[in-house]
Amino acid sequence: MKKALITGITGQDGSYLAELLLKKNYKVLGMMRRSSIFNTIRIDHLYKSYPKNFDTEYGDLMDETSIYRIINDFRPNEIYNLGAMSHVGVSFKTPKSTLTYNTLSTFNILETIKMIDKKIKFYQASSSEMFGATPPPQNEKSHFLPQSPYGISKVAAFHTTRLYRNSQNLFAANGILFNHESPRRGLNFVTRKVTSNIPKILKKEINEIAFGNIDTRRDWGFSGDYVEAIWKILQQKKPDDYVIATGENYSVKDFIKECFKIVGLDWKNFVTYNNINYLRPSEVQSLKGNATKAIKKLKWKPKVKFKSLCRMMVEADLKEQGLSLNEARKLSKNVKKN
Ligand code: NDP
Ligand code: GDR
Repeated sequence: MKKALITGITGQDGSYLAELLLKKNYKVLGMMRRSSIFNTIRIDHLYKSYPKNFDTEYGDLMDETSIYRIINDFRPNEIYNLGAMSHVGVSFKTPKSTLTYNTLSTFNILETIKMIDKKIKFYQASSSEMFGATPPPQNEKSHFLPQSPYGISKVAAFHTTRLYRNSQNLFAANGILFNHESPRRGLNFVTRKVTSNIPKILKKEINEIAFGNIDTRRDWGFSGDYVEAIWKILQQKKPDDYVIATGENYSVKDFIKECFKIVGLDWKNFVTYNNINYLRPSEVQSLKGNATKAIKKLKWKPKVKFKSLCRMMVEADLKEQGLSLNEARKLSKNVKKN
Protein backbone atom coordinates (compact mmCIF):
# COMPACT_ATOMS: atom_id res chain seq x y z
CA MET A 1 0.00 0.00 0.00
CA LYS A 2 1.43 3.39 -1.05
CA LYS A 3 1.52 6.20 1.48
CA ALA A 4 1.04 9.87 0.64
CA LEU A 5 1.52 12.95 2.78
CA ILE A 6 -0.47 16.02 1.71
CA THR A 7 0.24 19.52 3.03
CA GLY A 8 -2.67 21.93 2.60
CA ILE A 9 -5.12 19.09 3.29
CA THR A 10 -7.83 21.47 4.53
CA GLY A 11 -7.78 23.42 1.24
CA GLN A 12 -9.70 22.91 -2.00
CA ASP A 13 -7.09 20.79 -3.80
CA GLY A 14 -6.02 18.91 -0.68
CA SER A 15 -9.54 17.54 -0.26
CA TYR A 16 -9.94 16.45 -3.90
CA LEU A 17 -6.46 14.94 -4.04
CA ALA A 18 -7.00 13.00 -0.81
CA GLU A 19 -10.27 11.64 -2.22
CA LEU A 20 -8.53 10.53 -5.42
CA LEU A 21 -5.63 8.83 -3.61
CA LEU A 22 -7.94 7.05 -1.15
CA LYS A 23 -9.95 5.67 -4.08
CA LYS A 24 -6.64 4.39 -5.45
CA ASN A 25 -6.11 2.58 -2.15
CA TYR A 26 -3.40 4.85 -0.76
CA LYS A 27 -2.94 5.51 2.92
CA VAL A 28 -3.20 9.30 3.21
CA LEU A 29 -1.96 11.58 5.97
CA GLY A 30 -2.82 15.27 5.80
CA MET A 31 -0.74 17.87 7.57
CA MET A 32 -2.82 20.68 9.05
CA ARG A 33 -2.07 23.64 11.23
CA ARG A 34 -3.97 24.45 14.39
CA SER A 35 -6.79 26.95 14.01
CA SER A 36 -9.03 28.47 16.66
CA ILE A 37 -12.15 26.96 15.09
CA PHE A 38 -12.37 23.64 13.26
CA ASN A 39 -11.69 24.10 9.57
CA THR A 40 -11.91 20.50 8.34
CA ILE A 41 -15.23 21.01 6.52
CA ARG A 42 -13.76 19.90 3.17
CA ILE A 43 -12.35 16.65 4.57
CA ASP A 44 -14.77 15.60 7.34
CA HIS A 45 -16.38 13.03 5.02
CA LEU A 46 -12.99 11.35 4.53
CA TYR A 47 -12.46 10.57 8.22
CA LYS A 48 -15.83 8.82 8.12
CA SER A 49 -15.45 6.97 4.81
CA TYR A 50 -11.83 5.90 5.25
CA PRO A 51 -11.26 5.49 9.01
CA LYS A 52 -8.25 3.21 8.49
CA ASN A 53 -6.56 4.94 5.57
CA PHE A 54 -7.14 8.62 6.22
CA ASP A 55 -5.91 10.76 9.05
CA THR A 56 -4.50 14.20 9.79
CA GLU A 57 -1.68 15.40 11.98
CA TYR A 58 -0.87 18.84 13.31
CA GLY A 59 2.16 20.48 11.78
CA ASP A 60 3.20 23.79 10.30
CA LEU A 61 5.10 24.50 7.13
CA MET A 62 7.23 27.04 9.00
CA ASP A 63 8.15 24.59 11.74
CA GLU A 64 10.72 22.27 10.22
CA THR A 65 10.79 20.13 13.37
CA SER A 66 7.12 19.31 12.79
CA ILE A 67 7.82 18.47 9.15
CA TYR A 68 10.71 16.23 10.17
CA ARG A 69 8.63 14.47 12.82
CA ILE A 70 5.72 13.80 10.46
CA ILE A 71 7.83 12.53 7.55
CA ASN A 72 10.03 10.44 9.82
CA ASP A 73 7.07 8.81 11.59
CA PHE A 74 4.83 8.30 8.54
CA ARG A 75 7.52 7.45 5.94
CA PRO A 76 5.47 8.43 2.87
CA ASN A 77 6.28 7.31 -0.67
CA GLU A 78 4.95 10.59 -2.04
CA ILE A 79 4.63 14.12 -0.65
CA TYR A 80 2.26 16.62 -2.25
CA ASN A 81 3.11 20.14 -1.10
CA LEU A 82 -0.16 22.03 -1.57
CA GLY A 83 0.00 24.15 1.58
CA ALA A 84 0.47 27.86 0.87
CA MET A 85 -0.85 31.36 1.38
CA SER A 86 -2.70 31.09 -1.91
CA HIS A 87 -4.56 34.41 -2.30
CA VAL A 88 -2.86 36.72 -4.80
CA GLY A 89 -4.69 39.87 -3.64
CA VAL A 90 -3.94 39.22 0.03
CA SER A 91 -0.25 38.64 -0.79
CA PHE A 92 0.11 42.40 -1.46
CA LYS A 93 -1.00 43.02 2.14
CA THR A 94 1.16 40.28 3.69
CA PRO A 95 4.17 40.13 1.35
CA LYS A 96 6.75 39.00 3.86
CA SER A 97 4.79 36.12 5.33
CA THR A 98 3.63 35.05 1.85
CA LEU A 99 7.21 34.88 0.64
CA THR A 100 8.35 33.18 3.81
CA TYR A 101 5.59 30.52 3.93
CA ASN A 102 5.46 29.73 0.26
CA THR A 103 9.20 29.52 -0.30
CA LEU A 104 10.67 28.21 2.95
CA SER A 105 8.02 25.48 3.17
CA THR A 106 9.42 23.95 -0.01
CA PHE A 107 12.99 24.16 1.32
CA ASN A 108 11.93 22.68 4.64
CA ILE A 109 10.31 19.64 3.04
CA LEU A 110 13.04 19.01 0.44
CA GLU A 111 15.78 19.27 3.08
CA THR A 112 13.88 16.79 5.23
CA ILE A 113 13.47 14.36 2.32
CA LYS A 114 17.22 14.64 1.71
CA MET A 115 17.95 13.72 5.32
CA ILE A 116 15.37 10.96 5.76
CA ASP A 117 14.94 9.12 2.46
CA LYS A 118 15.91 10.37 -1.00
CA LYS A 119 13.44 7.96 -2.61
CA ILE A 120 10.41 9.96 -1.40
CA LYS A 121 8.78 11.66 -4.40
CA PHE A 122 7.92 15.35 -4.07
CA TYR A 123 5.25 17.43 -5.83
CA GLN A 124 5.32 21.25 -5.69
CA ALA A 125 2.12 23.22 -6.34
CA SER A 126 3.44 25.79 -8.79
CA SER A 127 1.20 28.32 -10.46
CA SER A 128 0.37 30.12 -13.68
CA GLU A 129 0.76 33.33 -11.65
CA MET A 130 4.51 32.83 -12.18
CA PHE A 131 4.03 33.82 -15.85
CA GLY A 132 2.50 37.12 -14.79
CA ALA A 133 3.00 39.65 -17.58
CA THR A 134 4.16 37.13 -20.20
CA PRO A 135 1.46 37.15 -22.90
CA PRO A 136 -0.59 34.01 -23.56
CA PRO A 137 -0.47 31.21 -24.50
CA GLN A 138 1.97 30.14 -21.76
CA ASN A 139 3.78 26.80 -21.67
CA GLU A 140 6.72 25.26 -19.80
CA LYS A 141 9.18 27.35 -21.83
CA SER A 142 7.49 30.73 -21.24
CA HIS A 143 9.27 33.36 -19.14
CA PHE A 144 8.31 33.99 -15.56
CA LEU A 145 7.38 37.64 -15.00
CA PRO A 146 5.45 37.51 -11.71
CA GLN A 147 3.23 40.47 -10.80
CA SER A 148 2.64 39.85 -7.09
CA PRO A 149 4.43 38.75 -3.93
CA TYR A 150 2.52 35.47 -4.33
CA GLY A 151 3.84 35.03 -7.88
CA ILE A 152 7.39 35.76 -6.74
CA SER A 153 7.11 33.26 -3.88
CA LYS A 154 5.93 30.57 -6.28
CA VAL A 155 8.79 31.26 -8.72
CA ALA A 156 11.27 30.82 -5.85
CA ALA A 157 9.62 27.55 -4.79
CA PHE A 158 9.54 26.36 -8.41
CA HIS A 159 13.30 26.90 -8.76
CA THR A 160 13.94 25.35 -5.35
CA THR A 161 12.17 22.21 -6.54
CA ARG A 162 14.25 22.12 -9.74
CA LEU A 163 17.43 22.74 -7.77
CA TYR A 164 16.89 19.75 -5.51
CA ARG A 165 15.96 17.62 -8.53
CA ASN A 166 19.15 18.57 -10.38
CA SER A 167 21.64 18.90 -7.56
CA GLN A 168 20.41 16.27 -5.06
CA ASN A 169 18.95 13.80 -7.52
CA LEU A 170 15.56 13.88 -5.83
CA PHE A 171 12.29 13.00 -7.58
CA ALA A 172 11.01 16.57 -7.30
CA ALA A 173 8.43 17.80 -9.83
CA ASN A 174 6.41 20.96 -10.45
CA GLY A 175 2.84 21.13 -11.67
CA ILE A 176 2.28 24.61 -13.13
CA LEU A 177 -1.46 24.72 -12.64
CA PHE A 178 -3.70 27.37 -14.14
CA ASN A 179 -6.75 28.51 -12.14
CA HIS A 180 -8.96 25.64 -11.08
CA GLU A 181 -12.20 25.99 -9.24
CA SER A 182 -14.98 23.91 -7.71
CA PRO A 183 -17.85 24.09 -5.24
CA ARG A 184 -15.11 23.76 -2.58
CA ARG A 185 -13.24 26.88 -3.75
CA GLY A 186 -12.50 29.44 -1.03
CA LEU A 187 -15.21 32.11 -0.77
CA ASN A 188 -12.86 35.02 -1.50
CA PHE A 189 -11.68 33.82 -4.92
CA VAL A 190 -13.60 35.52 -7.67
CA THR A 191 -15.50 32.51 -9.06
CA ARG A 192 -16.85 31.37 -5.72
CA LYS A 193 -17.55 34.95 -4.72
CA VAL A 194 -19.93 35.10 -7.70
CA THR A 195 -21.62 31.75 -7.20
CA SER A 196 -21.99 32.01 -3.41
CA ASN A 197 -23.58 35.49 -3.65
CA ILE A 198 -26.12 34.72 -6.41
CA PRO A 199 -28.44 32.82 -4.00
CA LYS A 200 -28.21 35.76 -1.57
CA ILE A 201 -29.35 38.12 -4.35
CA LEU A 202 -32.23 35.80 -5.18
CA LYS A 203 -33.29 35.70 -1.53
CA LYS A 204 -32.95 39.51 -1.37
CA GLU A 205 -30.36 39.29 1.41
CA ILE A 206 -28.04 41.48 -0.67
CA ASN A 207 -28.65 43.48 -3.84
CA GLU A 208 -25.16 43.82 -5.34
CA ILE A 209 -21.68 42.32 -5.49
CA ALA A 210 -18.59 44.56 -5.60
CA PHE A 211 -15.56 43.58 -7.68
CA GLY A 212 -12.18 44.92 -8.77
CA ASN A 213 -10.99 44.47 -12.35
CA ILE A 214 -13.41 42.21 -14.24
CA ASP A 215 -11.66 42.49 -17.62
CA THR A 216 -8.80 40.18 -16.66
CA ARG A 217 -8.82 36.79 -18.36
CA ARG A 218 -8.17 33.39 -16.80
CA ASP A 219 -7.92 29.79 -17.97
CA TRP A 220 -10.38 28.13 -15.60
CA GLY A 221 -10.57 24.37 -15.05
CA PHE A 222 -12.08 22.05 -12.45
CA SER A 223 -10.05 21.08 -9.38
CA GLY A 224 -11.33 17.49 -9.54
CA ASP A 225 -9.71 17.12 -12.99
CA TYR A 226 -6.49 18.86 -11.98
CA VAL A 227 -5.70 16.61 -9.00
CA GLU A 228 -5.69 13.70 -11.46
CA ALA A 229 -2.84 15.48 -13.29
CA ILE A 230 -1.06 16.15 -10.00
CA TRP A 231 -1.07 12.43 -9.21
CA LYS A 232 0.09 11.51 -12.72
CA ILE A 233 3.06 13.89 -12.44
CA LEU A 234 4.44 11.76 -9.59
CA GLN A 235 3.80 8.46 -11.42
CA GLN A 236 6.21 9.24 -14.29
CA LYS A 237 9.56 7.50 -14.64
CA LYS A 238 11.43 10.80 -14.41
CA PRO A 239 10.58 13.98 -12.50
CA ASP A 240 9.66 16.92 -14.71
CA ASP A 241 7.58 20.13 -14.83
CA TYR A 242 4.17 20.32 -16.50
CA VAL A 243 1.67 23.03 -17.40
CA ILE A 244 -1.88 21.96 -16.53
CA ALA A 245 -4.61 24.02 -18.18
CA THR A 246 -7.71 23.84 -20.38
CA GLY A 247 -6.28 25.98 -23.20
CA GLU A 248 -9.31 28.31 -23.16
CA ASN A 249 -9.61 31.64 -21.43
CA TYR A 250 -12.48 33.88 -20.45
CA SER A 251 -12.76 37.21 -18.67
CA VAL A 252 -14.03 37.55 -15.13
CA LYS A 253 -16.94 39.42 -16.74
CA ASP A 254 -17.70 36.33 -18.90
CA PHE A 255 -17.79 34.21 -15.76
CA ILE A 256 -20.12 36.62 -13.96
CA LYS A 257 -22.39 36.91 -17.03
CA GLU A 258 -22.65 33.14 -17.50
CA CYS A 259 -23.47 32.44 -13.85
CA PHE A 260 -26.16 35.12 -13.65
CA LYS A 261 -27.62 33.85 -16.93
CA ILE A 262 -28.00 30.34 -15.50
CA VAL A 263 -30.48 31.63 -12.88
CA GLY A 264 -32.18 34.07 -15.26
CA LEU A 265 -30.68 37.35 -14.05
CA ASP A 266 -28.93 40.11 -16.00
CA TRP A 267 -25.51 40.54 -14.33
CA LYS A 268 -25.32 44.27 -15.16
CA ASN A 269 -28.03 45.03 -12.59
CA PHE A 270 -26.14 43.52 -9.68
CA VAL A 271 -22.45 44.31 -10.21
CA THR A 272 -20.64 47.28 -8.64
CA TYR A 273 -16.97 48.12 -8.25
CA ASN A 274 -14.81 48.68 -5.21
CA ASN A 275 -11.35 49.69 -6.31
CA ILE A 276 -10.07 50.19 -2.78
CA ASN A 277 -10.77 46.67 -1.60
CA TYR A 278 -10.48 44.60 -4.76
CA LEU A 279 -8.24 46.31 -7.32
CA ARG A 280 -4.70 44.92 -7.12
CA PRO A 281 -1.60 47.17 -7.23
CA SER A 282 -0.49 45.18 -10.26
CA GLU A 283 -2.46 42.65 -12.20
CA VAL A 284 -2.00 39.58 -14.39
CA GLN A 285 -4.07 40.49 -17.44
CA SER A 286 -4.41 37.23 -19.32
CA LEU A 287 -3.58 33.60 -18.68
CA LYS A 288 -4.16 30.81 -21.17
CA GLY A 289 -2.14 27.62 -20.82
CA ASN A 290 -0.78 25.33 -23.46
CA ALA A 291 -0.86 21.88 -21.83
CA THR A 292 0.36 19.93 -24.87
CA LYS A 293 3.21 18.34 -22.90
CA ALA A 294 0.87 17.06 -20.17
CA ILE A 295 -1.69 15.85 -22.70
CA LYS A 296 1.02 13.88 -24.51
CA LYS A 297 3.23 12.62 -21.69
CA LEU A 298 0.75 12.28 -18.83
CA LYS A 299 -2.13 11.29 -21.10
CA TRP A 300 -4.22 13.78 -19.15
CA LYS A 301 -7.11 15.85 -20.44
CA PRO A 302 -9.46 18.26 -18.64
CA LYS A 303 -13.05 16.96 -18.69
CA VAL A 304 -14.97 19.96 -17.30
CA LYS A 305 -15.01 23.06 -19.49
CA PHE A 306 -16.02 26.65 -18.71
CA LYS A 307 -19.84 26.49 -19.03
CA SER A 308 -20.14 23.19 -17.13
CA LEU A 309 -17.90 24.59 -14.40
CA CYS A 310 -20.15 27.66 -14.02
CA ARG A 311 -23.22 25.46 -13.88
CA MET A 312 -21.67 23.05 -11.37
CA MET A 313 -20.67 25.88 -9.03
CA VAL A 314 -23.95 27.81 -9.33
CA GLU A 315 -26.04 24.69 -8.65
CA ALA A 316 -23.88 23.66 -5.68
CA ASP A 317 -24.17 27.09 -4.06
CA LEU A 318 -27.93 27.25 -4.68
CA LYS A 319 -28.27 23.84 -3.04
CA GLU A 320 -26.09 24.85 -0.10
CA GLN A 321 -28.43 27.80 0.46
CA GLY A 322 -31.58 25.69 0.12
CA LEU A 323 -32.62 26.42 -3.48
CA SER A 324 -33.08 24.29 -6.58
CA LEU A 325 -32.33 25.73 -10.03
CA ASN A 326 -36.06 25.85 -10.83
CA GLU A 327 -36.82 27.73 -7.62
CA ALA A 328 -33.95 30.10 -8.37
CA ARG A 329 -35.30 30.85 -11.84
CA LYS A 330 -38.76 31.56 -10.39
CA LEU A 331 -37.30 33.88 -7.73
CA SER A 332 -35.26 35.73 -10.36
CA LYS A 333 -38.48 37.11 -11.88
CA ASN A 334 -39.17 39.06 -8.67
CA VAL A 335 -35.70 40.39 -8.05
CA LYS A 336 -35.53 44.07 -8.83
CA LYS A 337 -32.78 45.88 -10.70
CA ASN A 338 -30.16 47.58 -8.59
P1 NDP B 1 -6.38 26.80 -0.55
O1 NDP B 1 -6.16 28.22 -0.19
O2 NDP B 1 -7.76 26.28 -0.68
O3 NDP B 1 -5.60 25.88 0.52
C1 NDP B 1 -4.32 26.22 1.00
C2 NDP B 1 -3.94 25.24 2.10
O4 NDP B 1 -2.64 25.58 2.63
C3 NDP B 1 -4.89 25.24 3.30
O5 NDP B 1 -5.06 23.92 3.73
C4 NDP B 1 -4.12 26.05 4.34
O6 NDP B 1 -4.47 25.75 5.64
C5 NDP B 1 -2.71 25.56 4.04
N1 NDP B 1 -1.64 26.37 4.66
C6 NDP B 1 -1.36 27.66 4.41
N2 NDP B 1 -0.32 28.06 5.17
C7 NDP B 1 0.07 26.99 5.91
C8 NDP B 1 1.08 26.76 6.92
N3 NDP B 1 1.92 27.73 7.31
N4 NDP B 1 1.20 25.54 7.47
C9 NDP B 1 0.36 24.56 7.11
N5 NDP B 1 -0.62 24.69 6.16
C10 NDP B 1 -0.77 25.90 5.59
O7 NDP B 1 -5.56 26.54 -1.91
P2 NDP B 1 -5.87 25.53 -3.14
O8 NDP B 1 -6.29 24.23 -2.59
O9 NDP B 1 -6.71 26.24 -4.13
O10 NDP B 1 -4.41 25.43 -3.78
C11 NDP B 1 -3.48 24.41 -3.36
C12 NDP B 1 -2.08 24.84 -3.76
O11 NDP B 1 -2.00 24.99 -5.18
C13 NDP B 1 -1.61 26.16 -3.17
O12 NDP B 1 -0.22 26.05 -2.95
C14 NDP B 1 -1.87 27.16 -4.29
O13 NDP B 1 -0.99 28.27 -4.17
C15 NDP B 1 -1.56 26.30 -5.50
N6 NDP B 1 -2.25 26.67 -6.73
C16 NDP B 1 -3.62 26.77 -6.75
C17 NDP B 1 -4.28 27.03 -7.93
C18 NDP B 1 -5.77 27.16 -7.97
O14 NDP B 1 -6.27 27.70 -8.98
N7 NDP B 1 -6.50 26.66 -6.98
C19 NDP B 1 -3.54 27.21 -9.19
C20 NDP B 1 -2.11 27.04 -9.06
C21 NDP B 1 -1.50 26.78 -7.87
P3 NDP B 1 -5.66 26.55 6.43
O15 NDP B 1 -6.94 25.83 6.04
O16 NDP B 1 -5.29 26.37 7.84
O17 NDP B 1 -5.64 27.97 5.96
P1 GDR C 1 -6.12 34.50 -9.06
O1 GDR C 1 -7.61 34.19 -8.60
O2 GDR C 1 -5.64 35.79 -8.55
O3 GDR C 1 -6.06 34.28 -10.53
O4 GDR C 1 -5.30 33.36 -8.28
P2 GDR C 1 -8.78 35.14 -8.07
O5 GDR C 1 -10.02 34.37 -8.20
O6 GDR C 1 -8.46 35.72 -6.73
O7 GDR C 1 -8.76 36.36 -9.14
C1 GDR C 1 -9.00 36.16 -10.51
C2 GDR C 1 -9.11 37.52 -11.19
O8 GDR C 1 -10.32 38.17 -10.77
C3 GDR C 1 -10.01 39.52 -10.46
N1 GDR C 1 -11.01 40.06 -9.52
C4 GDR C 1 -11.23 39.63 -8.27
N2 GDR C 1 -10.64 38.64 -7.55
C5 GDR C 1 -11.08 38.42 -6.29
N3 GDR C 1 -10.53 37.42 -5.58
N4 GDR C 1 -12.10 39.16 -5.75
C6 GDR C 1 -12.71 40.19 -6.43
O9 GDR C 1 -13.61 40.85 -5.92
C7 GDR C 1 -12.26 40.43 -7.75
N5 GDR C 1 -12.63 41.30 -8.71
C8 GDR C 1 -11.88 41.08 -9.79
C9 GDR C 1 -8.62 39.44 -9.87
O10 GDR C 1 -8.01 40.73 -9.84
C10 GDR C 1 -7.97 38.48 -10.87
O11 GDR C 1 -7.58 39.16 -12.02
C11 GDR C 1 -5.77 32.02 -8.21
C12 GDR C 1 -5.28 31.43 -6.87
O12 GDR C 1 -5.89 30.16 -6.68
C13 GDR C 1 -3.77 31.25 -6.86
O13 GDR C 1 -3.40 30.52 -5.68
C14 GDR C 1 -3.37 30.44 -8.10
O14 GDR C 1 -1.98 30.26 -8.12
C15 GDR C 1 -3.84 31.16 -9.36
O15 GDR C 1 -5.27 31.27 -9.30
C16 GDR C 1 -3.48 30.38 -10.61
